[in-house]
Amino acid sequence: SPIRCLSSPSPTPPATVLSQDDLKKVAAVKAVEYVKSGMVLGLGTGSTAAFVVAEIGALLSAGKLSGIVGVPTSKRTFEQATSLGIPLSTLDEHPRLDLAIDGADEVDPDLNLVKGRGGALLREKMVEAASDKFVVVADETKLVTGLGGSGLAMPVEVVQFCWKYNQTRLQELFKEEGCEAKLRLDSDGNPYVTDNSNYIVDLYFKTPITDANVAGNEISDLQGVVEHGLFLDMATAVIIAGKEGVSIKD
Ligand code: ABF
Repeated sequence: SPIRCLSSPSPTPPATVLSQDDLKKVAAVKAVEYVKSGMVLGLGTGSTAAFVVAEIGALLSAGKLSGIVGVPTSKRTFEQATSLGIPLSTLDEHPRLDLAIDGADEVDPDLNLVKGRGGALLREKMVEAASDKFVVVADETKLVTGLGGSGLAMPVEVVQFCWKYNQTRLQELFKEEGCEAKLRLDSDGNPYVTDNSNYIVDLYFKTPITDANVAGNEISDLQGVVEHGLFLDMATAVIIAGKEGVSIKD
């Protein structure tokens, strides 16, 4: 049973402990303040971006936003936005977007990112590169001092045909960082297939990437690499929700 302090002269209500999901939602709701009626919006993927899409859907149904057109970054987001009645379009119809809002896996002090653990990096990068503003939403667990430093995966999307060749080449490329390159598997143990019918090779680093710009170029130079999860110089603002509150870096 709960412990109560009966002798406290002026009992104060216990501070609410925000869960990681609460923090993601706080960041998402803050980011949606950037959305104005009539905008063409890039809609991100992942659990934080899903809160953004939900909030946009809620504001549209409440009549607080209108004339929004969304360009989803994955089939998952397409389905969520469709279920909420958010009008959708494509990059072909809207080659220039006003704003994209999306989550991230890692955020460094210069607003460079690792993205794509959710598997949607290719469409995310295309949509976000086509946006005038790109706002990132994250909870404080995503902050790193150097990209690749979280010990979690940095994804590279590769064509199926030569995935092993690229797995070996990628591991060699980052020998200094103690990189281990692994083919991503789905929950049935089969290769994970992206929305664009490619595979993902996940890179795990023992130490952060020495020079992310060089690394990005070297990865892109490999034949059969479709895209990588380093999003450099792309974010215009990052909204971080932490236990101490929300901070906006831009
Ligand atoms: C997308 O979702 C991805 O780029 C990133 O991999 C992931 C972050 O997921 P979450 O918000 O669930 O932590 O934004």
